[in-house]
Amino acid sequence: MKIALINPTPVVGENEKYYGQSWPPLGILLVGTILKARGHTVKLLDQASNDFSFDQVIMWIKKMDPQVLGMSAMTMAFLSSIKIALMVKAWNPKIIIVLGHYHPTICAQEILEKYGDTVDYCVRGENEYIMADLLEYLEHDSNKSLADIGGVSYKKNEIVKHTPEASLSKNLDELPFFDFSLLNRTYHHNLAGIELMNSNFMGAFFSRGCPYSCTYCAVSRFSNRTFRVKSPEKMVEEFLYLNSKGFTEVAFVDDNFIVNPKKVLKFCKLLRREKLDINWHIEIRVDSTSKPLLDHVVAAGCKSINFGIESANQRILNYYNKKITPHQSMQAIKTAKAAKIDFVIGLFMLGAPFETLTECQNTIHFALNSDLDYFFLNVVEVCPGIPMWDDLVSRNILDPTICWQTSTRVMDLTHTEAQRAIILNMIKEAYKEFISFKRIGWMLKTIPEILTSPYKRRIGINFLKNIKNGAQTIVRLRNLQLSGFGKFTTDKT
Ligand code: B12
Ligand code: SF4
Repeated sequence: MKIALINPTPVVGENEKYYGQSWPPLGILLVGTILKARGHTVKLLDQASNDFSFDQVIMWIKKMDPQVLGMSAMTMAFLSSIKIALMVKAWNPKIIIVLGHYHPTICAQEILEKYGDTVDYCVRGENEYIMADLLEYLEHDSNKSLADIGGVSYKKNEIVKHTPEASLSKNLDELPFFDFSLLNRTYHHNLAGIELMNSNFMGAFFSRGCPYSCTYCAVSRFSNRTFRVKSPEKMVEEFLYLNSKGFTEVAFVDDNFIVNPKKVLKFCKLLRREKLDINWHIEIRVDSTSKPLLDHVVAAGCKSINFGIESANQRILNYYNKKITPHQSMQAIKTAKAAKIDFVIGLFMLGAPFETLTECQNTIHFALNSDLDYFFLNVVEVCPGIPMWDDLVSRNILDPTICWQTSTRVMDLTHTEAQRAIILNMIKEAYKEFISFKRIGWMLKTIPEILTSPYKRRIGINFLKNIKNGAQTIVRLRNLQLSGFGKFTTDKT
């Protein structure tokens, strides 16, 4: 069959540009890889990274004229996927439309009730083979029953039906390597807002799932808190494959790279032997750092760590069920610095339910006064399926019948307009202060780090080589655009 796959752009407020980083859409790429291996003709469009307008997307679809259109619908991209689906059905109602990813997994019932005449199937769960099985059913629909394929929802005779849950992919070693010929562009790595020129960037995952259950996170529900990890040998084989395809920067999308330290250690030791020219990047919990392990991680080529620090307030961390303390975060930053990780980046969130302005300020103070090379201050958002959603619904703070189609900024529900303005301003000022003479001590401290780290030197040289772009980056970082999701309508809303 002829299959079009799209990674739609997340929805931001009207006239607001999404300043996210352009990133290879691994999920739909893996789905496409499997479909292509099963003999289908597959084309993939990454609308989110290509900055395509909806009209351009439709032109792309018309040119391909597919039988099936599959789209990745993370919550923030759901309404974009509906907009595309409506435009496609208006052009050719025969095209079968399938949505996959988080939102259809959690909200299949609501989606099919409201959009069941536009969306034909919702695929639930992380299992990448469901779409291939579904297409097999559609091609020879008499032989197989839809009920035999787990994880599919659809509408028949005005009734929404759900086949049983699909099993999670148990053995990650059995998954195919990505078929990069499906991507029609290259990606560059963007570290702390600075795009690394001449880098050929790709994502990878060593593990899936997470044993924790933070209240703002969608991962535990999606993967039933079931953690699985590839064998270190397979992961090294994948790095050899990535190297053979010319990738020079690889970011692990594991939410928590060090859940199984033994496997990480073995991976690092095996990878080091290969002497590949690949820089890699990870995200870890602050309570999983140890200097000996990080020494191996650095020796094997890891250049940056993102730490999920979230807040400097224990009350808020407890609400997030994060099971860490601010002291642990401080220690983790010191350990990573001592291990000579080139970029130690902190991820923070502001605007938890009824978080006070003093608490927000504490977090900003922590970010600015720690030894972090960069930080991200995000505004807390809720979407269906996360524990915080259930909490806010049970306290009658959030109306699920209104909010289910997109993600909602918590502070829009729990803070006054004046408080919200103060929080957003605090964030803006924090970014300005990060690159200002107030932090001259920190800047002077980073000079020897730049001189002694070949990686940081390369980034510095890239930056100077393209000073116009660099200057724009600084202006953008200092005047960070805050994108507010959610103000978006389709013909049907
Ligand atoms: C890497 C990543 C990013 C990257 C790239 C995003 C991208 N376009 O792929 C960046 C840094 C840009 C990013 C940004 C954001 N992200 Co993000 N991100 C992730 C992360 C860590 C890994 C995603 C990944 O590559 N997984 C590996 C692939 C192989 O798996 P997968 O994507 O889940 O795909 C599988 C299934 O979902 C399914 N599938 C996927 N698409 C389709 C399509 C069809 C048709 C079918 C049948 C199946 C299917 O099959 C795939 C194979 O098993 C996840 C957390 C996680 N562990 O999933 C968060 C996550 C997806 N992000 C999240 C969020 C909130 C965001 C932001 C909105 C944050 C923000 N406020 O700015 C932005 C949105 C930007 C954007 N462009 O979409 C949430 C989404 C929650 C939700 N309800 O949708 C997650 C789950 C994090 C979390 N802790 O809750 N993100
Ligand atoms: S935030 Fe990280 S540690 Fe917490 S549940 Fe999500 S993936 Fe796990």
